[in-house]
Amino acid sequence: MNQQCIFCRIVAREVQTKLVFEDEEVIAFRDISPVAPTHILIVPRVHIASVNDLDQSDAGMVGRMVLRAKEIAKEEGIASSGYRLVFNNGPDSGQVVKHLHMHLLGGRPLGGKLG
Ligand code: DGP
Repeated sequence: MNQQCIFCRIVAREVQTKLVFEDEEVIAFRDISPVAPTHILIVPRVHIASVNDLDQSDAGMVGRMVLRAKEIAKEEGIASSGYRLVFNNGPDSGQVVKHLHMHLLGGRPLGGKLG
């Protein structure tokens, strides 16, 4: 755990969130500043700063993050209307929190432009 990291503090339950899911590997909670009706962050418990810091041994965990997003999208009722999964990585992406996370966005048409 990194005491300076807000997501580590959320994982440790030192900071409250609207929790959506948790298991021994990941937690999912609602974004504090949602940009869509459904805006959920899927976050590994372990502190990994970004996609750049992933290695081969993380492949299963990243796959399970995506599959978890699929399940949450179903629960949120947006599986068929559609949703977007986003990993921001580094300054040009606008990544603010340096703890790996995947945004699950949906509940309205999200527009066609990504950049
Ligand atoms: P990114 O730009 O990809 O690093 O997005 C980080 C997201 O994390 C941003 O949409 C806001 C969210 N966030 C930051 N701090 C908190 C917090 O304390 N609680 C919750 N629920 N979300 C947070």
